[in-house]
Amino acid sequence: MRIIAAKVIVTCPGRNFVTLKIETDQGLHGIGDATLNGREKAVVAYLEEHVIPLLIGRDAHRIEDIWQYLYRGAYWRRGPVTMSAIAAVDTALWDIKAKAAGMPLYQLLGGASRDGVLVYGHANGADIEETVDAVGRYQDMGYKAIRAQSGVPGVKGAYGVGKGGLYYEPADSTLPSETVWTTSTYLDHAPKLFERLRATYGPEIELLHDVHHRLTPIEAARLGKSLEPFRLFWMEDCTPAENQDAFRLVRQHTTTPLAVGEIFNSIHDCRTLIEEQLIDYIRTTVVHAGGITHLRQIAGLAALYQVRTGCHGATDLSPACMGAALHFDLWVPNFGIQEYMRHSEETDAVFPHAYTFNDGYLHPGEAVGHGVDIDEALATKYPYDPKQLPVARLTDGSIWNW
Ligand code: KDG
Ligand code: MG
Repeated sequence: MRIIAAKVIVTCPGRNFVTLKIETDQGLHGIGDATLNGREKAVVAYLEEHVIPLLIGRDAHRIEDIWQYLYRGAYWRRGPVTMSAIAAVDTALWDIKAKAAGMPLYQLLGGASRDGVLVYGHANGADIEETVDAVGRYQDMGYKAIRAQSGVPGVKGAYGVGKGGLYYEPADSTLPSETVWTTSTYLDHAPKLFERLRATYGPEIELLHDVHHRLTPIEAARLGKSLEPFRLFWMEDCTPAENQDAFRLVRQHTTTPLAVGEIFNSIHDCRTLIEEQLIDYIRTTVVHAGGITHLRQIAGLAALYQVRTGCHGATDLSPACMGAALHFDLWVPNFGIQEYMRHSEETDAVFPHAYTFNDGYLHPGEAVGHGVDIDEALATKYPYDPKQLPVARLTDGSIWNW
């Protein structure tokens, strides 16, 4: 089965998405997400200039060979742009292979290991009261696991306090907007939020929290320790993880489970974290970590060390990523949880999909392939709208981690 055409579709049905569509001489096509929030056009150029010309004429069934060809063949390895582009090709090819086999993708990966995929949504508010109410609303929708973020007194634009309840949209202006960060206020504030949540909702609901890389290792250790009484499902991205060794310090001080990896793009970004059991959940997902092919390797390594998966699933990852991730989640033996922030109605219409939410669980559906397609005619109605992620500064004006 030969690849006869491939094209990149950029659309903005509420937010920007980059999609690769691959067509074959057997009349089958597949799609893959290539969205890199705020850096969309870099991936578009990488695909159009450097990848698509290499795909034409290749056997669409040779997914592994094409992955290796694109990864090793570039000479320049890894990186979010390269790996998102490779991921898009890989996802589209798995979509095609599963369609050719007449199966939903999860069957091809090894079949279902569970009946449904446990997901978490984001509850947030300007202050603790608002966040407590938002958690209640997610519980009413059936969610069994909820990430909670709240505004911090005196902090302009605290992380995770979004616009509206169901979507997560931090890329808000053509040039990055500026937020201000104060660690000391946050460290005092965050445990109060979770104390209130446990007091209000009891022990059963799973609660998660995202620190979004804002703390130093010792500050992260302190936060983890102070959150222990409230039994979090995980504390996410508690400190930047380029230096994987930093997590030793955090780990020595707290039993709060640790999750990291949404910005990783390679197994090498998390090898130490996994092999030394410095984390509990690995957050890499299909689009930014080289597709199903590479994600499977990461999960395989993680399984050896009882690290479980917790795929990134914010609104800025397209339904094509979500669909593929859900097939992976349904199969992967060491599954932990899947993040699920919804897409707008416009996005859902541009990307018709087979996955469904029911009572706190998502299911990828039984459609052949990964079950997500793109309505190209509709996509053209939503032109690209350049937006970048914010930056963060400390109160003295120094640049910090957003
Ligand atoms: O584009 C950046 C987002 O994907 C990121 O801020 C989302 O941290 C995030 C999360 O946990 O969903
Ligand atoms: Mg995160």
